[in-house]
Amino acid sequence: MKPAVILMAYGSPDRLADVPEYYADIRGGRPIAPEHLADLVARYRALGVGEGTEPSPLNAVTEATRAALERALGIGVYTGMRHWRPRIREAVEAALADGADVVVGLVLAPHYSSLSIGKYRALFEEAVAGRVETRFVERWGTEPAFVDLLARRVARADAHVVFTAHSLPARIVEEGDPYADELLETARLVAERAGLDGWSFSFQSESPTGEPWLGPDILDHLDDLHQHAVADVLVCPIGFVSDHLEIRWDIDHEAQETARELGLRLQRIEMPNDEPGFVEMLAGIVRRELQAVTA
Ligand code: FEC
Repeated sequence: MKPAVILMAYGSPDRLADVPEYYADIRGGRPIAPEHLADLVARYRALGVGEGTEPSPLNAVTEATRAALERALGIGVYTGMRHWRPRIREAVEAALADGADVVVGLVLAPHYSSLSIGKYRALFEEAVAGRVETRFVERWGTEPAFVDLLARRVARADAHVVFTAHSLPARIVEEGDPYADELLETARLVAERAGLDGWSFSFQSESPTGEPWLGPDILDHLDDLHQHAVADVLVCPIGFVSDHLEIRWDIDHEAQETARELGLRLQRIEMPNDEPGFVEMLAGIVRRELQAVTA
């Protein structure tokens, strides 16, 4: 057996000039209001994504994670981005060209939704097209090592912990999507493990698509916490694993600004990024999948 891993992530534009193409990919052909594009360009500029001299944080962290996972496993690990290059299909082609006969699909997002992991899965399977054996990891948000890693970061007695994740259109609830339940389960396990007294959950990063999204949004939630006499907040994004726009802008800038206006102290945990304990957890998941192939 010659296994390989397709490590999938959202992807991020390398340069400001890439933002229109990147946004068009996210929108999947649906129209983009010029003011939304201008706003997105401004956010990437604020993030430091410029003329291509500095990689976008998400792309840089994903490459560091890929390289570390490859070292940990001793097999080929190929990055496939959902919305940028290298594409998931390019990663699969590279793995197959290198002789892989079993490919494990692993997404750098812990919780399943048909609009998230389901989309990565479709791209992965379409790319492999039955040519080799596959395993696909649909969720890993309750992995004990992930829960432990987050619990260590929030185990502070003096702050109210707000767990967050990317919002999605609210229609997924009627469709029976497990996303919200899976997020709450991770939050509950981390809170229990860390022995937290006060914690809550809110969504973040809602997109202007004209339909209702899952709430509460973190900005409203901070207002609510303030009204309930909370003065010190620690944000723990459980639906993301790396530094990127939704962390550096939506939390570090937007939420921070709202907190300042309200007189709240807001801090956030360090993201797992490519830290060894996190990479070892990913390696453990892949080893389990490969054992299932040989069993
Ligand atoms: O740093 C970066 O360059 C990329 C940061 C980034 C991550 C991310 C993760 C998730 N998204 C999810 C769902 C949606 C849905 C829409 C949507 C739109 C955007 C836009 C940008 C963006 N997302 Fe994202 N997402 C990131 C970035 N996302 C930019 C477009 C402009 C904007 O809204 O700000 C709405 C699509 C539509 O228009 O119909 C839905 C989910 C995740 C977490 C799972 C994952 O990482 O794959 C779910 C990181």
